[in-house]
Amino acid sequence: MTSHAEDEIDRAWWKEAVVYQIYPRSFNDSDGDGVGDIPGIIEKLDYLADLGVDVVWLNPVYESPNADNGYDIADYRAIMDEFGTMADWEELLAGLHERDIKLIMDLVVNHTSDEHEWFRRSRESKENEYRDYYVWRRGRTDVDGWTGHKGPEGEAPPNEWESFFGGPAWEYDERTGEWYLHLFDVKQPDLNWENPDVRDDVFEMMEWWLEKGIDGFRMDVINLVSKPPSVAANDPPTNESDLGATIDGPRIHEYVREMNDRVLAGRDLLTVGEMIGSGMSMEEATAYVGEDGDGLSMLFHFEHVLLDRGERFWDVADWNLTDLKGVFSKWQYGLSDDGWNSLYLNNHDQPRMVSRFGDDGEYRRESAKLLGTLLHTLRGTPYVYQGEELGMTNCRFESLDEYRDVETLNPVRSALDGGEIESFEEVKEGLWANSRDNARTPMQWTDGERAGFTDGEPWIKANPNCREINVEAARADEDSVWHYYRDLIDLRKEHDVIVYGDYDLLLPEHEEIWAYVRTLGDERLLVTLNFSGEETPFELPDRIDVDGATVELLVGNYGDAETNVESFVLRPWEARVYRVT
Ligand code: TEU
Repeated sequence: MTSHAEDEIDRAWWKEAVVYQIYPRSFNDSDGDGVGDIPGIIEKLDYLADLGVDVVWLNPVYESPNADNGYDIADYRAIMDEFGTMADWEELLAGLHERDIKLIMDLVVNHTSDEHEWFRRSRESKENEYRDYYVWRRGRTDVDGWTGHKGPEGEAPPNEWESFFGGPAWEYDERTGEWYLHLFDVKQPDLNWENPDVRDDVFEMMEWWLEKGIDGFRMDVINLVSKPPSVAANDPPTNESDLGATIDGPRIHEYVREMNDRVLAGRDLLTVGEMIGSGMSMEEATAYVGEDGDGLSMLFHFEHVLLDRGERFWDVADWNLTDLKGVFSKWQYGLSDDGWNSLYLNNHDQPRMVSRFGDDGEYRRESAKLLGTLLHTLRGTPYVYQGEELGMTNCRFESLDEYRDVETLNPVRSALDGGEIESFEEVKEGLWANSRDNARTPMQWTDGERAGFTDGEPWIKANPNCREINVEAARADEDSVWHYYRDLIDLRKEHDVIVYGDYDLLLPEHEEIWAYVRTLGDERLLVTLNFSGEETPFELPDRIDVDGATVELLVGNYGDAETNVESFVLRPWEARVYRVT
Protein backbone atom coordinates (compact mmCIF):
# COMPACT_ATOMS: atom_id res chain seq x y z
CA MET A 1 0.00 0.00 0.00
CA THR A 2 1.29 3.43 -0.82
CA SER A 3 0.93 6.06 1.81
CA HIS A 4 -0.14 9.42 0.51
CA ALA A 5 1.60 12.55 1.63
CA GLU A 6 -0.30 15.74 2.15
CA ASP A 7 1.15 17.50 -0.87
CA GLU A 8 0.07 14.69 -3.18
CA ILE A 9 -3.61 15.11 -2.43
CA ASP A 10 -5.80 15.06 -5.50
CA ARG A 11 -8.47 17.42 -4.21
CA ALA A 12 -12.05 17.71 -5.42
CA TRP A 13 -15.02 19.41 -3.79
CA TRP A 14 -17.10 16.28 -4.08
CA LYS A 15 -14.53 14.28 -2.14
CA GLU A 16 -14.73 16.74 0.74
CA ALA A 17 -18.52 16.95 0.69
CA VAL A 18 -21.24 15.23 2.70
CA VAL A 19 -24.31 14.46 0.61
CA TYR A 20 -27.81 14.48 2.08
CA GLN A 21 -30.41 12.47 0.22
CA ILE A 22 -33.97 13.78 0.10
CA TYR A 23 -36.89 11.55 -0.85
CA PRO A 24 -39.33 14.38 -1.56
CA ARG A 25 -42.52 12.37 -1.21
CA SER A 26 -41.67 11.71 2.44
CA PHE A 27 -39.69 14.76 3.50
CA ASN A 28 -42.09 17.59 4.25
CA ASP A 29 -45.60 18.37 3.03
CA SER A 30 -46.38 22.09 2.73
CA ASP A 31 -49.98 21.95 1.50
CA GLY A 32 -51.67 19.23 3.50
CA ASP A 33 -52.30 16.73 0.69
CA GLY A 34 -50.26 14.11 2.52
CA VAL A 35 -47.46 14.11 -0.05
CA GLY A 36 -44.15 15.84 0.54
CA ASP A 37 -43.30 18.58 -1.94
CA ILE A 38 -40.71 21.08 -3.07
CA PRO A 39 -42.07 24.04 -1.08
CA GLY A 40 -41.86 21.67 1.89
CA ILE A 41 -38.16 21.20 1.23
CA ILE A 42 -37.71 24.96 0.92
CA GLU A 43 -39.18 25.35 4.41
CA LYS A 44 -36.39 23.12 5.68
CA LEU A 45 -33.41 24.72 3.99
CA ASP A 46 -32.11 26.14 7.24
CA TYR A 47 -32.41 22.71 8.77
CA LEU A 48 -30.03 21.37 6.12
CA ALA A 49 -27.65 24.28 6.58
CA ASP A 50 -27.64 23.75 10.36
CA LEU A 51 -26.80 20.11 9.92
CA GLY A 52 -23.89 21.24 7.77
CA VAL A 53 -24.35 19.12 4.65
CA ASP A 54 -22.76 20.27 1.39
CA VAL A 55 -24.87 18.62 -1.28
CA VAL A 56 -28.47 17.53 -1.65
CA TRP A 57 -29.34 14.59 -3.86
CA LEU A 58 -32.99 14.87 -4.78
CA ASN A 59 -34.83 11.69 -5.74
CA PRO A 60 -36.92 12.12 -8.92
CA VAL A 61 -39.29 15.09 -8.96
CA TYR A 62 -40.25 14.89 -12.63
CA GLU A 63 -43.72 14.38 -14.02
CA SER A 64 -44.69 10.79 -13.37
CA PRO A 65 -47.72 8.56 -12.88
CA ASN A 66 -45.82 7.19 -9.86
CA ALA A 67 -45.94 3.49 -10.55
CA ASP A 68 -42.49 3.49 -8.92
CA ASN A 69 -42.58 6.80 -7.05
CA GLY A 70 -41.10 8.96 -9.74
CA TYR A 71 -38.68 6.42 -11.22
CA ASP A 72 -41.18 6.14 -14.05
CA ILE A 73 -40.80 9.48 -15.78
CA ALA A 74 -43.41 10.82 -18.18
CA ASP A 75 -41.69 14.15 -18.87
CA TYR A 76 -38.04 14.80 -18.06
CA ARG A 77 -38.47 18.55 -18.25
CA ALA A 78 -41.50 19.06 -16.04
CA ILE A 79 -42.05 18.86 -12.29
CA MET A 80 -44.62 16.44 -10.90
CA ASP A 81 -47.79 18.37 -9.98
CA GLU A 82 -47.92 16.88 -6.50
CA PHE A 83 -44.43 18.26 -5.84
CA GLY A 84 -44.99 21.79 -7.15
CA THR A 85 -43.89 23.79 -10.16
CA MET A 86 -40.71 24.54 -12.04
CA ALA A 87 -40.69 27.93 -10.31
CA ASP A 88 -40.68 26.12 -6.95
CA TRP A 89 -37.81 23.99 -8.13
CA GLU A 90 -35.87 27.08 -9.21
CA GLU A 91 -36.47 28.64 -5.83
CA LEU A 92 -35.18 25.49 -4.20
CA LEU A 93 -32.00 25.56 -6.24
CA ALA A 94 -31.44 29.23 -5.45
CA GLY A 95 -32.11 28.64 -1.75
CA LEU A 96 -29.62 25.81 -1.63
CA HIS A 97 -26.95 27.75 -3.50
CA GLU A 98 -27.44 30.75 -1.21
CA ARG A 99 -26.54 28.43 1.64
CA ASP A 100 -23.56 27.00 -0.21
CA ILE A 101 -25.29 23.68 -0.71
CA LYS A 102 -25.09 22.05 -4.10
CA LEU A 103 -27.85 20.09 -5.81
CA ILE A 104 -27.61 16.85 -7.72
CA MET A 105 -30.59 15.48 -9.61
CA ASP A 106 -31.64 11.90 -10.21
CA LEU A 107 -31.11 10.85 -13.81
CA VAL A 108 -33.36 7.94 -14.73
CA VAL A 109 -32.59 6.97 -18.31
CA ASN A 110 -32.56 3.20 -18.38
CA HIS A 111 -36.32 3.42 -18.77
CA THR A 112 -39.15 5.92 -18.97
CA SER A 113 -42.77 5.69 -17.97
CA ASP A 114 -45.08 4.00 -20.45
CA GLU A 115 -46.87 7.34 -20.36
CA HIS A 116 -43.87 9.20 -21.76
CA GLU A 117 -44.56 10.71 -25.18
CA TRP A 118 -41.76 8.60 -26.71
CA PHE A 119 -43.39 5.40 -25.56
CA ARG A 120 -46.91 6.46 -26.50
CA ARG A 121 -45.66 7.03 -30.03
CA SER A 122 -43.44 3.96 -29.98
CA ARG A 123 -46.28 1.57 -29.29
CA GLU A 124 -48.58 3.03 -31.96
CA SER A 125 -47.06 1.24 -34.94
CA LYS A 126 -43.96 -0.63 -36.03
CA GLU A 127 -43.03 2.08 -38.49
CA ASN A 128 -43.07 5.28 -36.50
CA GLU A 129 -39.87 7.16 -35.69
CA TYR A 130 -40.06 6.31 -31.98
CA ARG A 131 -40.44 2.56 -32.43
CA ASP A 132 -36.73 2.01 -31.94
CA TYR A 133 -36.56 4.13 -28.82
CA TYR A 134 -37.57 1.01 -26.89
CA VAL A 135 -36.76 -2.68 -27.08
CA TRP A 136 -39.49 -4.45 -29.05
CA ARG A 137 -39.32 -8.13 -29.95
CA ARG A 138 -41.43 -10.85 -31.46
CA GLY A 139 -42.63 -13.56 -29.11
CA ARG A 140 -41.42 -17.17 -29.25
CA THR A 141 -43.62 -19.75 -30.83
CA ASP A 142 -41.17 -22.62 -30.45
CA VAL A 143 -42.20 -23.39 -26.88
CA ASP A 144 -44.80 -25.90 -25.89
CA GLY A 145 -46.90 -25.35 -22.88
CA TRP A 146 -45.76 -21.85 -21.85
CA THR A 147 -48.23 -20.88 -19.20
CA GLY A 148 -46.40 -17.85 -18.00
CA HIS A 149 -47.87 -14.75 -19.46
CA LYS A 150 -50.56 -13.08 -21.41
CA GLY A 151 -49.30 -13.38 -24.97
CA PRO A 152 -51.61 -14.71 -27.62
CA GLU A 153 -52.32 -18.44 -27.56
CA GLY A 154 -49.15 -20.46 -27.97
CA GLU A 155 -46.78 -17.51 -27.79
CA ALA A 156 -44.16 -16.99 -25.12
CA PRO A 157 -42.11 -13.89 -24.30
CA PRO A 158 -38.87 -13.36 -26.28
CA ASN A 159 -36.87 -14.81 -23.40
CA GLU A 160 -37.38 -15.92 -19.83
CA TRP A 161 -36.05 -12.94 -17.93
CA GLU A 162 -37.78 -12.11 -14.69
CA SER A 163 -38.07 -8.41 -13.99
CA PHE A 164 -36.34 -6.99 -10.90
CA PHE A 165 -39.77 -6.44 -9.40
CA GLY A 166 -40.98 -9.99 -10.15
CA GLY A 167 -42.91 -11.44 -13.08
CA PRO A 168 -41.76 -11.56 -16.72
CA ALA A 169 -39.56 -8.73 -18.00
CA TRP A 170 -41.58 -8.59 -21.24
CA GLU A 171 -45.06 -7.30 -21.87
CA TYR A 172 -47.14 -8.23 -24.87
CA ASP A 173 -48.70 -5.26 -26.64
CA GLU A 174 -51.72 -6.06 -28.74
CA ARG A 175 -51.56 -3.05 -30.97
CA THR A 176 -48.50 -4.25 -32.85
CA GLY A 177 -48.39 -7.86 -31.72
CA GLU A 178 -44.90 -7.54 -30.22
CA TRP A 179 -43.40 -7.52 -26.74
CA TYR A 180 -41.50 -4.73 -25.01
CA LEU A 181 -38.75 -5.09 -22.46
CA HIS A 182 -39.16 -3.75 -18.92
CA LEU A 183 -36.45 -4.73 -16.47
CA PHE A 184 -38.51 -3.08 -13.72
CA ASP A 185 -42.26 -2.53 -13.56
CA VAL A 186 -44.50 -3.06 -16.57
CA LYS A 187 -44.98 0.72 -16.56
CA GLN A 188 -41.21 1.25 -16.96
CA PRO A 189 -40.29 0.26 -20.54
CA ASP A 190 -36.51 0.13 -21.16
CA LEU A 191 -35.01 2.62 -23.55
CA ASN A 192 -32.98 1.28 -26.45
CA TRP A 193 -29.55 2.88 -26.09
CA GLU A 194 -28.39 1.22 -29.30
CA ASN A 195 -30.39 3.88 -31.07
CA PRO A 196 -28.24 7.03 -31.39
CA ASP A 197 -31.38 9.20 -31.37
CA VAL A 198 -32.12 7.99 -27.84
CA ARG A 199 -28.66 8.98 -26.71
CA ASP A 200 -28.93 12.36 -28.41
CA ASP A 201 -32.22 13.07 -26.66
CA VAL A 202 -30.94 11.92 -23.27
CA PHE A 203 -27.78 14.00 -23.55
CA GLU A 204 -29.71 17.04 -24.67
CA MET A 205 -32.00 16.70 -21.67
CA MET A 206 -28.98 16.45 -19.33
CA GLU A 207 -27.53 19.57 -20.91
CA TRP A 208 -30.84 21.35 -20.31
CA TRP A 209 -30.71 20.60 -16.58
CA LEU A 210 -27.07 21.53 -16.32
CA GLU A 211 -27.80 24.88 -17.88
CA LYS A 212 -30.30 25.46 -15.13
CA GLY A 213 -27.34 25.36 -12.79
CA ILE A 214 -27.39 21.96 -11.10
CA ASP A 215 -24.19 20.45 -9.78
CA GLY A 216 -24.38 16.87 -10.95
CA PHE A 217 -26.37 13.70 -11.34
CA ARG A 218 -27.08 10.48 -9.51
CA MET A 219 -27.58 8.02 -12.34
CA ASP A 220 -30.21 5.41 -11.75
CA VAL A 221 -29.18 1.80 -12.65
CA ILE A 222 -26.84 3.25 -15.23
CA ASN A 223 -25.01 -0.04 -15.71
CA LEU A 224 -28.13 -1.62 -17.22
CA VAL A 225 -28.40 0.60 -20.28
CA SER A 226 -26.40 -1.60 -22.63
CA LYS A 227 -28.47 -4.71 -23.32
CA PRO A 228 -26.85 -8.01 -24.24
CA PRO A 229 -26.40 -8.52 -28.00
CA SER A 230 -29.13 -11.13 -28.23
CA VAL A 231 -31.65 -8.49 -27.26
CA ALA A 232 -30.11 -5.40 -28.67
CA ALA A 233 -29.58 -6.71 -32.17
CA ASN A 234 -33.11 -7.99 -32.48
CA ASP A 235 -31.76 -11.47 -33.19
CA PRO A 236 -34.12 -14.40 -33.00
CA PRO A 237 -35.58 -14.83 -29.51
CA THR A 238 -33.63 -16.90 -27.02
CA ASN A 239 -34.09 -18.95 -23.90
CA GLU A 240 -31.87 -16.72 -21.78
CA SER A 241 -33.18 -16.72 -18.25
CA ASP A 242 -30.50 -14.78 -16.42
CA LEU A 243 -31.15 -11.11 -15.99
CA GLY A 244 -27.49 -10.88 -14.93
CA ALA A 245 -26.76 -10.66 -18.64
CA THR A 246 -28.10 -7.12 -18.59
CA ILE A 247 -25.56 -5.88 -16.04
CA ASP A 248 -22.46 -4.07 -17.33
CA GLY A 249 -23.48 -4.94 -20.89
CA PRO A 250 -21.11 -4.98 -23.88
CA ARG A 251 -21.36 -1.31 -24.85
CA ILE A 252 -21.73 0.16 -21.36
CA HIS A 253 -18.37 1.91 -21.23
CA GLU A 254 -18.81 3.29 -24.69
CA TYR A 255 -22.13 4.85 -23.64
CA VAL A 256 -20.99 6.26 -20.32
CA ARG A 257 -17.87 7.66 -21.93
CA GLU A 258 -19.91 9.22 -24.68
CA MET A 259 -22.12 10.84 -22.06
CA ASN A 260 -19.03 12.19 -20.41
CA ASP A 261 -17.45 13.46 -23.61
CA ARG A 262 -20.59 15.08 -24.90
CA VAL A 263 -22.11 16.45 -21.71
CA LEU A 264 -20.16 16.19 -18.48
CA ALA A 265 -16.51 16.77 -19.33
CA GLY A 266 -15.12 20.20 -18.60
CA ARG A 267 -17.71 20.88 -15.90
CA ASP A 268 -16.93 20.50 -12.23
CA LEU A 269 -19.71 18.09 -11.29
CA LEU A 270 -20.48 15.31 -8.87
CA THR A 271 -21.63 12.26 -10.79
CA VAL A 272 -22.48 8.99 -9.11
CA GLY A 273 -23.58 5.95 -11.05
CA GLU A 274 -25.84 3.42 -9.40
CA MET A 275 -24.40 0.04 -10.36
CA ILE A 276 -26.72 -2.83 -9.72
CA GLY A 277 -25.29 -6.32 -9.21
CA SER A 278 -22.80 -7.97 -6.90
CA GLY A 279 -19.12 -8.74 -6.95
CA MET A 280 -17.92 -5.99 -9.26
CA SER A 281 -14.18 -6.30 -9.87
CA MET A 282 -11.90 -3.36 -9.19
CA GLU A 283 -10.96 -3.39 -12.82
CA GLU A 284 -14.58 -2.85 -13.77
CA ALA A 285 -14.98 -0.21 -11.06
CA THR A 286 -11.99 1.81 -12.21
CA ALA A 287 -13.25 1.55 -15.77
CA TYR A 288 -16.13 3.72 -14.55
CA VAL A 289 -14.46 5.95 -11.96
CA GLY A 290 -10.70 5.69 -12.43
CA GLU A 291 -8.48 8.35 -13.87
CA ASP A 292 -8.55 6.75 -17.29
CA GLY A 293 -12.13 5.61 -16.86
CA ASP A 294 -15.40 6.86 -18.23
CA GLY A 295 -15.41 10.01 -16.13
CA LEU A 296 -17.86 9.30 -13.28
CA SER A 297 -16.86 10.70 -9.89
CA MET A 298 -17.99 7.59 -8.04
CA LEU A 299 -20.47 4.73 -8.03
CA PHE A 300 -22.90 3.02 -5.70
CA HIS A 301 -22.26 -0.70 -5.49
CA PHE A 302 -24.58 -3.17 -3.79
CA GLU A 303 -22.22 -5.61 -2.12
CA HIS A 304 -22.88 -4.74 1.52
CA VAL A 305 -26.63 -4.43 1.02
CA LEU A 306 -26.84 -7.88 -0.51
CA LEU A 307 -25.12 -9.64 2.41
CA ASP A 308 -28.34 -10.35 4.28
CA ARG A 309 -30.61 -10.92 1.29
CA GLY A 310 -32.19 -14.33 0.83
CA GLU A 311 -33.59 -15.86 -2.31
CA ARG A 312 -37.07 -14.44 -2.22
CA PHE A 313 -37.87 -10.86 -1.43
CA TRP A 314 -38.96 -11.53 2.14
CA ASP A 315 -36.15 -13.94 3.03
CA VAL A 316 -33.61 -12.60 5.47
CA ALA A 317 -30.14 -14.12 5.70
CA ASP A 318 -27.65 -13.66 8.52
CA TRP A 319 -24.85 -11.23 7.97
CA ASN A 320 -21.68 -11.05 10.00
CA LEU A 321 -19.22 -8.34 10.74
CA THR A 322 -16.24 -10.00 9.09
CA ASP A 323 -18.11 -10.11 5.78
CA LEU A 324 -19.22 -6.51 6.14
CA LYS A 325 -15.64 -5.44 6.87
CA GLY A 326 -14.50 -7.56 3.97
CA VAL A 327 -16.76 -5.83 1.46
CA PHE A 328 -15.91 -2.32 2.58
CA SER A 329 -12.20 -3.09 2.85
CA LYS A 330 -12.15 -4.54 -0.65
CA TRP A 331 -13.42 -1.18 -1.92
CA GLN A 332 -11.28 0.90 0.43
CA TYR A 333 -8.09 -0.77 -0.78
CA GLY A 334 -9.33 -1.30 -4.31
CA LEU A 335 -9.88 2.39 -5.01
CA SER A 336 -7.06 3.74 -2.84
CA ASP A 337 -4.87 4.84 -5.74
CA ASP A 338 -7.36 5.27 -8.53
CA GLY A 339 -11.02 6.21 -8.29
CA TRP A 340 -13.09 7.29 -5.32
CA ASN A 341 -15.66 5.60 -3.06
CA SER A 342 -19.20 6.57 -2.26
CA LEU A 343 -20.27 5.52 1.24
CA TYR A 344 -23.84 4.65 2.18
CA LEU A 345 -25.51 2.44 4.73
CA ASN A 346 -29.10 3.05 3.67
CA ASN A 347 -31.17 4.94 1.13
CA HIS A 348 -34.73 5.00 -0.22
CA ASP A 349 -34.37 1.39 -1.46
CA GLN A 350 -32.92 -0.11 1.69
CA PRO A 351 -34.02 -0.77 5.23
CA ARG A 352 -32.93 1.68 7.91
CA MET A 353 -29.28 1.14 8.82
CA VAL A 354 -29.82 1.12 12.57
CA SER A 355 -32.38 -1.68 12.29
CA ARG A 356 -30.19 -3.62 9.91
CA PHE A 357 -26.58 -3.21 11.03
CA GLY A 358 -27.14 -1.78 14.50
CA ASP A 359 -29.56 -2.33 17.36
CA ASP A 360 -32.84 -0.44 17.09
CA GLY A 361 -33.83 -1.40 20.64
CA GLU A 362 -31.78 -0.76 23.77
CA TYR A 363 -28.75 0.64 21.95
CA ARG A 364 -30.47 2.55 19.19
CA ARG A 365 -28.77 5.80 19.99
CA GLU A 366 -25.32 4.32 20.48
CA SER A 367 -25.46 2.10 17.43
CA ALA A 368 -26.82 4.87 15.19
CA LYS A 369 -23.86 6.99 16.27
CA LEU A 370 -21.46 4.11 15.72
CA LEU A 371 -22.73 3.59 12.19
CA GLY A 372 -22.49 7.32 11.60
CA THR A 373 -18.89 7.21 12.80
CA LEU A 374 -18.16 4.47 10.30
CA LEU A 375 -19.84 6.33 7.45
CA HIS A 376 -17.93 9.52 8.13
CA THR A 377 -14.48 8.06 8.80
CA LEU A 378 -14.03 5.66 5.91
CA ARG A 379 -12.33 7.01 2.81
CA GLY A 380 -14.99 8.24 0.41
CA THR A 381 -17.94 10.58 0.18
CA PRO A 382 -20.65 9.93 2.80
CA TYR A 383 -24.33 9.89 1.78
CA VAL A 384 -26.75 10.54 4.61
CA TYR A 385 -30.32 9.47 3.92
CA GLN A 386 -33.05 11.67 5.42
CA GLY A 387 -33.85 10.64 8.98
CA GLU A 388 -30.60 8.75 9.39
CA GLU A 389 -29.33 11.74 11.35
CA LEU A 390 -32.09 11.03 13.89
CA GLY A 391 -31.47 7.30 14.06
CA MET A 392 -34.84 6.58 12.41
CA THR A 393 -35.73 2.88 12.40
CA ASN A 394 -37.63 0.37 10.28
CA CYS A 395 -41.40 0.42 10.58
CA ARG A 396 -43.80 -2.39 11.38
CA PHE A 397 -46.63 -2.42 8.87
CA GLU A 398 -49.52 -4.53 10.11
CA SER A 399 -51.20 -5.44 6.83
CA LEU A 400 -50.36 -5.55 3.15
CA ASP A 401 -52.69 -2.57 2.64
CA GLU A 402 -50.33 -0.38 4.57
CA TYR A 403 -47.50 -0.98 2.10
CA ARG A 404 -47.10 1.27 -0.92
CA ASP A 405 -44.04 0.01 -2.75
CA VAL A 406 -44.38 -1.89 -6.00
CA GLU A 407 -41.30 -3.96 -5.15
CA THR A 408 -43.04 -5.19 -1.99
CA LEU A 409 -46.57 -5.47 -3.34
CA ASN A 410 -45.86 -7.25 -6.65
CA PRO A 411 -44.02 -10.30 -5.33
CA VAL A 412 -46.25 -10.71 -2.29
CA ARG A 413 -49.43 -10.46 -4.35
CA SER A 414 -48.20 -12.92 -6.91
CA ALA A 415 -47.07 -15.33 -4.20
CA LEU A 416 -50.54 -15.08 -2.66
CA ASP A 417 -52.23 -15.54 -6.04
CA GLY A 418 -50.02 -18.47 -6.96
CA GLY A 419 -50.56 -20.17 -3.60
CA GLU A 420 -46.86 -20.01 -2.73
CA ILE A 421 -47.85 -18.36 0.53
CA GLU A 422 -51.21 -18.43 2.24
CA SER A 423 -51.25 -15.18 4.13
CA PHE A 424 -49.46 -11.92 4.73
CA GLU A 425 -48.63 -13.15 8.23
CA GLU A 426 -46.17 -15.66 6.75
CA VAL A 427 -44.03 -12.96 5.21
CA LYS A 428 -44.73 -10.14 7.62
CA GLU A 429 -41.45 -10.30 9.50
CA GLY A 430 -39.42 -10.61 6.34
CA LEU A 431 -41.07 -7.48 5.00
CA TRP A 432 -40.44 -5.69 8.27
CA ALA A 433 -36.78 -6.36 7.64
CA ASN A 434 -36.53 -5.87 3.88
CA SER A 435 -39.24 -3.68 2.43
CA ARG A 436 -38.21 -0.41 0.85
CA ASP A 437 -41.14 1.21 2.61
CA ASN A 438 -39.11 1.03 5.82
CA ALA A 439 -37.13 3.94 4.49
CA ARG A 440 -40.08 5.79 3.00
CA THR A 441 -42.15 6.57 6.08
CA PRO A 442 -42.43 10.32 6.72
CA MET A 443 -39.47 12.23 8.03
CA GLN A 444 -40.04 12.67 11.76
CA TRP A 445 -40.07 16.37 12.57
CA THR A 446 -42.15 16.42 15.76
CA ASP A 447 -43.86 14.08 18.20
CA GLY A 448 -47.26 14.81 16.64
CA GLU A 449 -49.42 12.04 15.30
CA ARG A 450 -48.27 12.60 11.71
CA ALA A 451 -44.72 13.27 12.77
CA GLY A 452 -45.07 16.95 11.85
CA PHE A 453 -44.77 15.87 8.23
CA THR A 454 -48.25 16.86 7.07
CA ASP A 455 -51.53 18.33 8.26
CA GLY A 456 -53.39 15.86 6.08
CA GLU A 457 -53.44 12.11 5.74
CA PRO A 458 -49.89 10.96 4.93
CA TRP A 459 -49.52 8.89 1.74
CA ILE A 460 -47.77 6.24 3.83
CA LYS A 461 -48.10 5.80 7.53
CA ALA A 462 -45.76 7.52 9.94
CA ASN A 463 -43.67 5.35 12.21
CA PRO A 464 -45.34 5.48 15.64
CA ASN A 465 -41.93 5.92 17.23
CA CYS A 466 -41.99 9.54 16.06
CA ARG A 467 -43.22 10.13 19.61
CA GLU A 468 -39.63 9.71 20.80
CA ILE A 469 -37.55 10.00 17.63
CA ASN A 470 -37.99 13.38 15.97
CA VAL A 471 -36.08 16.49 14.97
CA GLU A 472 -37.55 18.69 17.67
CA ALA A 473 -36.50 16.35 20.45
CA ALA A 474 -33.13 15.61 18.87
CA ARG A 475 -32.17 19.23 18.47
CA ALA A 476 -33.09 19.96 22.08
CA ASP A 477 -30.89 17.11 23.33
CA GLU A 478 -27.14 17.72 23.12
CA ASP A 479 -26.52 13.99 23.34
CA SER A 480 -28.72 13.08 20.37
CA VAL A 481 -27.72 11.30 17.20
CA TRP A 482 -28.44 14.58 15.39
CA HIS A 483 -25.82 16.58 17.30
CA TYR A 484 -23.34 13.77 16.87
CA TYR A 485 -23.90 13.80 13.09
CA ARG A 486 -23.37 17.52 13.03
CA ASP A 487 -20.05 17.06 14.83
CA LEU A 488 -18.99 14.35 12.39
CA ILE A 489 -19.84 16.60 9.44
CA ASP A 490 -17.82 19.46 10.99
CA LEU A 491 -14.83 17.26 11.69
CA ARG A 492 -14.61 16.33 8.03
CA LYS A 493 -14.04 20.00 7.24
CA GLU A 494 -11.28 20.35 9.81
CA HIS A 495 -9.20 17.26 9.17
CA ASP A 496 -7.88 16.34 5.76
CA VAL A 497 -6.97 12.90 7.07
CA ILE A 498 -10.68 12.06 7.34
CA VAL A 499 -11.20 12.80 3.69
CA TYR A 500 -7.94 11.80 2.09
CA GLY A 501 -6.10 9.51 4.53
CA ASP A 502 -5.21 5.94 3.57
CA TYR A 503 -7.19 3.11 5.10
CA ASP A 504 -5.51 0.27 6.96
CA LEU A 505 -7.74 -2.47 8.40
CA LEU A 506 -6.78 -3.93 11.78
CA LEU A 507 -7.98 -7.29 13.16
CA PRO A 508 -9.80 -8.44 9.99
CA GLU A 509 -11.01 -11.64 11.65
CA HIS A 510 -12.41 -10.01 14.77
CA GLU A 511 -16.13 -10.77 14.95
CA GLU A 512 -17.24 -7.82 17.05
CA ILE A 513 -14.76 -5.04 16.46
CA TRP A 514 -14.13 -3.11 13.27
CA ALA A 515 -10.93 -1.13 13.68
CA TYR A 516 -8.78 0.77 11.22
CA VAL A 517 -6.13 3.41 10.94
CA ARG A 518 -6.35 6.34 8.55
CA THR A 519 -3.06 8.01 7.66
CA LEU A 520 -2.16 11.19 5.82
CA GLY A 521 1.45 12.35 6.16
CA ASP A 522 2.01 12.68 9.93
CA GLU A 523 -1.66 12.62 10.72
CA ARG A 524 -3.18 9.39 11.98
CA LEU A 525 -6.63 8.41 13.12
CA LEU A 526 -7.41 5.22 14.97
CA VAL A 527 -11.05 4.21 14.64
CA THR A 528 -12.48 1.45 16.84
CA LEU A 529 -16.09 0.32 16.59
CA ASN A 530 -17.74 -2.30 18.77
CA PHE A 531 -20.53 -3.94 16.79
CA SER A 532 -22.03 -5.68 19.79
CA GLY A 533 -24.14 -5.08 22.85
CA GLU A 534 -21.39 -6.55 25.09
CA GLU A 535 -18.25 -5.02 26.49
CA THR A 536 -15.44 -6.07 24.15
CA PRO A 537 -11.68 -5.80 24.76
CA PHE A 538 -9.56 -4.19 22.06
CA GLU A 539 -5.81 -4.78 21.59
CA LEU A 540 -3.87 -2.62 19.21
CA PRO A 541 -1.71 -4.83 16.94
CA ASP A 542 2.05 -4.41 17.51
CA ARG A 543 2.66 -3.23 13.99
CA ILE A 544 0.93 0.04 14.82
CA ASP A 545 3.56 2.10 16.58
CA VAL A 546 2.18 4.60 19.05
CA ASP A 547 5.30 4.98 21.21
CA GLY A 548 5.68 8.55 22.33
CA ALA A 549 2.71 9.69 20.28
CA THR A 550 0.21 12.25 21.44
CA VAL A 551 -3.23 10.69 21.63
CA GLU A 552 -6.48 12.57 21.79
CA LEU A 553 -10.07 11.38 21.52
CA LEU A 554 -11.42 13.22 18.50
CA VAL A 555 -14.95 11.94 18.75
CA GLY A 556 -16.75 9.08 20.51
CA ASN A 557 -20.32 8.10 21.27
CA TYR A 558 -19.80 7.76 25.03
CA GLY A 559 -18.23 11.16 25.55
CA ASP A 560 -14.93 10.57 27.33
CA ALA A 561 -12.55 7.67 26.95
CA GLU A 562 -9.04 6.84 28.16
CA THR A 563 -6.13 7.73 25.90
CA ASN A 564 -4.05 4.61 26.35
CA VAL A 565 -4.81 3.12 22.97
CA GLU A 566 -2.72 -0.04 23.26
CA SER A 567 -5.56 -1.83 24.96
CA PHE A 568 -8.93 -0.90 26.32
CA VAL A 569 -12.45 -2.20 26.66
CA LEU A 570 -15.14 -0.91 24.35
CA ARG A 571 -18.58 -0.49 25.88
CA PRO A 572 -21.73 -1.78 24.05
CA TRP A 573 -21.83 -0.29 20.54
CA GLU A 574 -19.05 2.08 21.48
CA ALA A 575 -17.27 4.06 18.76
CA ARG A 576 -14.01 5.92 19.36
CA VAL A 577 -11.96 7.94 16.95
CA TYR A 578 -8.50 8.84 18.25
CA ARG A 579 -6.13 11.30 16.73
CA VAL A 580 -2.60 9.95 17.09
CA THR A 581 0.23 12.31 16.19
O1 TEU B 1 -32.90 1.03 -7.90
C1 TEU B 1 -32.45 -0.09 -8.58
C2 TEU B 1 -32.36 -1.23 -7.74
O2 TEU B 1 -31.36 -1.83 -7.79
C3 TEU B 1 -33.47 -1.59 -6.83
O3 TEU B 1 -34.35 -2.34 -7.57
C4 TEU B 1 -32.91 -2.33 -5.66
O4 TEU B 1 -32.19 -3.44 -6.06
C5 TEU B 1 -33.98 -2.82 -4.81
O5 TEU B 1 -34.90 -1.80 -4.62
C6 TEU B 1 -33.45 -3.27 -3.47
O6 TEU B 1 -34.50 -3.80 -2.72
C7 TEU B 1 -33.19 2.15 -8.63
C8 TEU B 1 -33.95 3.14 -7.76
O7 TEU B 1 -33.13 3.54 -6.70
C9 TEU B 1 -35.22 2.50 -7.31
O8 TEU B 1 -35.92 3.29 -6.40
C10 TEU B 1 -36.05 2.23 -8.55
O9 TEU B 1 -37.20 1.52 -8.19
C11 TEU B 1 -35.28 1.42 -9.60
O10 TEU B 1 -33.95 1.88 -9.79
C12 TEU B 1 -35.96 1.51 -10.94
O11 TEU B 1 -35.81 2.81 -11.44
